[in-house]
Amino acid sequence: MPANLPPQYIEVEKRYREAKDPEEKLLLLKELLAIIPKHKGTEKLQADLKRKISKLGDQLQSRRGSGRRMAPYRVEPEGAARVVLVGEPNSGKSSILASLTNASPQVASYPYTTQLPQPGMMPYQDIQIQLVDLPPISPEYREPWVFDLIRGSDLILLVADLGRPAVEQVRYLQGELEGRSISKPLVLVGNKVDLDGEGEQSKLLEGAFGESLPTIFVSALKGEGVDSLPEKIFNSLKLVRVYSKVPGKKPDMEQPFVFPQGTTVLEVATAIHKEVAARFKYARIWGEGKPGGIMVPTDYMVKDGDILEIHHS
Ligand SMILES: Nc1nc2c(ncn2[C@@H]2O[C@H](COP(=O)(O)OP(=O)(O)OP(=O)(O)O)[C@@H](O)[C@H]2O)c(=O)[nH]1
Ligand SMILES: [Mg+2]
Repeated sequence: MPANLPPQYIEVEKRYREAKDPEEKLLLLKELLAIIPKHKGTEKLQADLKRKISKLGDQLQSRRGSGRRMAPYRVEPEGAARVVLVGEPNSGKSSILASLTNASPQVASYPYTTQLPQPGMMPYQDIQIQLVDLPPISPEYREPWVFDLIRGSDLILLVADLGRPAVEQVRYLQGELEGRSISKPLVLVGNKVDLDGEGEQSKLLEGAFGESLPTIFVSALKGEGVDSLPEKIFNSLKLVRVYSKVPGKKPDMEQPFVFPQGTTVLEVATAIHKEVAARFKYARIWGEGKPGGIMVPTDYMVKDGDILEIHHS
């Protein structure tokens, strides 16, 4: 073993050798990978750790089977929608979560910092959207259950690190998603724009994906560009906010109901109150570009910001 390993590493390695439980062994291996100094002299050791992690991870996964899931990997849904942060190690996923929500995830300069899903709530105007930070996905190692959480989301924030070749990262991540038949709305985030001196990586990313994906360049570290992320996310989620109004009263502008675009008045009525829907007579709508309180048919598709007054028998 090279002599220049820090005492912390030696100590964790001892625990790893003594551990019996494979789950614990896996966690300790990941910890070793996280704390090992990253330089030429340890490259072989790093590769060795990654191999062990990958092998043990696969063994555990096949033993667990597909039905059993461990509780920490579940995240309670909250807010109007769920957005997951997906990216290679160190791309800045946790930093983005920290800059958009009140969550305080661990952020560190070494890879594989995040090991469990970490939710936070992102405010956008009058609604809240749930962001879930995930462990990284890389050719060396990825947690199999990460893909279950991605599958359960409404949108993926694909985070690429502009400090290194970014197009390759996105293609790799897209391949991992496609290989599992995961198809979700995507927003592409080029992070660490502060490291992209001449803007070379940004240009390459824009050139490769700018036409097909909503793309945004930010620096989570400097706070640059992050302010426009919530709106980009909201627009890509394709949601509408509907405010309900009781006849003769002022509308409730505090708490909108949130639906996917394309939802009809009747579906809104059903969601708000099943019984109301059964006795539905007609609805009046107030909204942008509409004369105040026009009557709409039951199959009218509500628009973002509509105020809806349901009349029933
Ligand atoms: N220069 C620069 N560094 C950044 C930026 N965003 C994050 N970092 C740094 O990059 C490193 C990794 O950041 P994290 O937020 O932990 O990255 P991550 O994608 O969550 O990493 P894993 O959890 O290991 O997958 C940290 O040292 C951050 O301070 C940025 O916009 N610019
Ligand atoms: Mg992280």
